[in-house]
Amino acid sequence: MSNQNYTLARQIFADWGVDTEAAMDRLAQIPISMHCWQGDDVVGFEAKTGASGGGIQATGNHPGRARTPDELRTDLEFAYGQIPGNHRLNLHAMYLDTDANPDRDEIEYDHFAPWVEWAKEQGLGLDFNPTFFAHAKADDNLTLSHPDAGIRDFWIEHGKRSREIAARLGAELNSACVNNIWVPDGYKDTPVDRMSARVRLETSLDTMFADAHDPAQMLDAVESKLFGIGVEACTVGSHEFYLGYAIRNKTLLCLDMGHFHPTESVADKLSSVALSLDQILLHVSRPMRWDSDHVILLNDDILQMAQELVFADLLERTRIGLDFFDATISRTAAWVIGTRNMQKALLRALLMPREALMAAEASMDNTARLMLTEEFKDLPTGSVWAEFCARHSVDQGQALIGSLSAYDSHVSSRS
Ligand code: RNT
Ligand code: ZN
Repeated sequence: MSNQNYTLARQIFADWGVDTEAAMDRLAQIPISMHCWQGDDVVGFEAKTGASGGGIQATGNHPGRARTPDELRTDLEFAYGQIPGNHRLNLHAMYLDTDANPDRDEIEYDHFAPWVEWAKEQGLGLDFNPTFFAHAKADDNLTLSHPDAGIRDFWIEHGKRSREIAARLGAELNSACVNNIWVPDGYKDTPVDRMSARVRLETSLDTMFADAHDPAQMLDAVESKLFGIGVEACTVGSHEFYLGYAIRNKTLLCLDMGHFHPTESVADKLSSVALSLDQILLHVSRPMRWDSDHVILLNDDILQMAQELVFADLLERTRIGLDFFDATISRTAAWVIGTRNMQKALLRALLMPREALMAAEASMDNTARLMLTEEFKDLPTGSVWAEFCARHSVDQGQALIGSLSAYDSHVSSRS
């Protein structure tokens, strides 16, 4: 049952040679891996918890933070209910759900089994991350590259166990689980021996990755970074470090949009790294002056990222994950707004007159290219999005705002 706006929009796009039905069908096939850590300000459910550490920081004290796995799952169910399509949940090892109190080098699949039961009920895929921060053995901001072999071994064991857990998550849910490695390792002030630190990181990673796992169950990813709070002078796992590592070892490379110099375009990197890598993982985020992890907007950075994914035919080879955490606003609204913005960006890219644009550029008609991109901005993409939401029985507009506000009030009594 299409509404009138959509019927008109469909015709307008058809006049540009764009099939709105095909665009919506494609969008429905793109899972977004929503990150669990927006729901509780990156705290997790270990018996002993403190500040996140590792150079990352959630700021704000908006009421309603999820304090238990059950609260987090309830919040997630609400959020997924406001997002069209079928998606994934990205878990971190510190979000275990168990009465046991395992240290990081003792975690096992059973500690995460309730998440799997729930994911099966909800029809969600799961992704995973070892947690190399918020722990006494990470207080130096050195883990896999620590000069102390005992500390390195502790974290290597954590990483190995995470890979095993991730493989089991993938097997249980019949969907390959991405296990993404991010370590905070770096130096506040200028080090004199970067090489030894990087050799230690590489050796630790090699040991951690030594056991082969079925790629149908688990995919390794490595995430680079530029700097963090207290790690301003040098990050051991820099972009160049991990780009080389991922190519040599055939892992996924995770590009986090907050992990580059602020004027660099992360969208521009996709086609370059895709020539040397089979698959890519994205952490879609919004840095503001630094790696601030603001909720993603439907802004040019996100639109360009989505356009590259579509135009360079990279959707099949890219896992789209989100990575932001804002504790000053409704946490569930943050999830819903950010995830929907990623989808809206993808829809816009799928609705662009790709052939005409490509042809203009190939014939060096840059004026035609500019006219097309700018005229396209007036096309009724919002009507197609509204139709997509309606077909997936999801609210939009004022009804959505009402639901988000009501849920935020509902959880505000949590202390
Ligand atoms: C930190 C990285 C990393 C984390 C999550 C919680 O700068 O972006 O991905 O945000 O693992
Ligand atoms: Zn990230």
